[in-house]
Amino acid sequence: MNRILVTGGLGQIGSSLVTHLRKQYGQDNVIIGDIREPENPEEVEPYTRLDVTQRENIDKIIGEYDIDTIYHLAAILSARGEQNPQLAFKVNILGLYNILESGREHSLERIMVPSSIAAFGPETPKDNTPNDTILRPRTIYGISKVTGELLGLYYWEKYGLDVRGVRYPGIISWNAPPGGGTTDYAVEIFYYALRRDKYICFLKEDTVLPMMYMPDAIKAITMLAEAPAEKLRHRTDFNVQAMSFAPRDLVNEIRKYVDFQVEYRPDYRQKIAESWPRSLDDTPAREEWNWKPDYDLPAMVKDMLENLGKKLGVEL
Ligand code: NAD
Ligand code: AKB
Repeated sequence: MNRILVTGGLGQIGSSLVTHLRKQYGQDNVIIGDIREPENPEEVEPYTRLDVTQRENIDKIIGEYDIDTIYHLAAILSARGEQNPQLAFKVNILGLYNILESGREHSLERIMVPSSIAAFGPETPKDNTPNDTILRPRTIYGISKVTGELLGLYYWEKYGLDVRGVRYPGIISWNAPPGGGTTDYAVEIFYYALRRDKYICFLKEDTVLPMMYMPDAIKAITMLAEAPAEKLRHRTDFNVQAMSFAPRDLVNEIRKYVDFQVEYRPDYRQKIAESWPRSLDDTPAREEWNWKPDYDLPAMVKDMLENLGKKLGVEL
């Protein structure tokens, strides 16, 4: 039986993942752990307050709920991390260490830990970035992601703890807001477009980044979680490509449905974006666990506008 803890379960990916896992394993078998208090507690039960920087918190929850699997999503993302590197270090590196140590001591079945395109750096080849290549990130977030990939592999090889992860690109979704990343513009812009407000984009119009729509993000992490162990030659560091675009490509696609104004005023996030790949070679994910995305840019934009429009009560 699966009893799953989703750390950071109230976040952008966590909230969609929890909905998916609860459909598959049952509401009571998927526990949300987050440092944030939920806005509507009755809608997210079972929820427990969790600070991953406190090891005893994690041990208590694993015991209390009889957890065998953790999706560890609690993190401080790239832009927020640059504003508070000390917090990012504590949550992303010490928090992950606590999760791995609790997982080892409680002999958990599996721990899923997402990495990110932020694991790459300025020296990494930018186009069709190979899976196994130079990892020299310059953000504290990226450094924490490389640390996570290597620690996960270490715990697998040394202790047999089954840690797995994909390197997510920027994730786009309509049901929960993003949490302070460099790719957040690609979500925020939809709110402005639907309200016919002017959007001030914090990246230059031609900055291409890899992106993915939430249904594919959930598909990727759950497919990898369920992949037969003997098929995996990689574990914690799978590139997953879905689409790549620049802000102006996204604007042009949205303008097929709604007219709105955009101004480009790049800030400190531009430098972060320029240190990341433009597209990824995801051959290992395709070969080892049959990864294939469902959404390209036009399909994502159509679905985002329909669903976010409904949520905001705005006509297209
Ligand atoms: P998010 O910021 O939306 O959510 C993170 C959650 O973690 C928040 O709900 C926050 O309250 C919680 N949290 C923060 N500190 C905590 C602590 N000390 N203890 C417990 N909970 C804490 O992030 P997300 O976008 O959902 O990202 C989830 C994972 O996916 C992260 O590991 C992130 O690096 C990775 N990822 C996300 C993206 C993306 O575009 N969203 C891209 C690549 C990788
Ligand atoms: C961020 O921009 O920090 C995240 C990521 C790509 O990891 N969306």
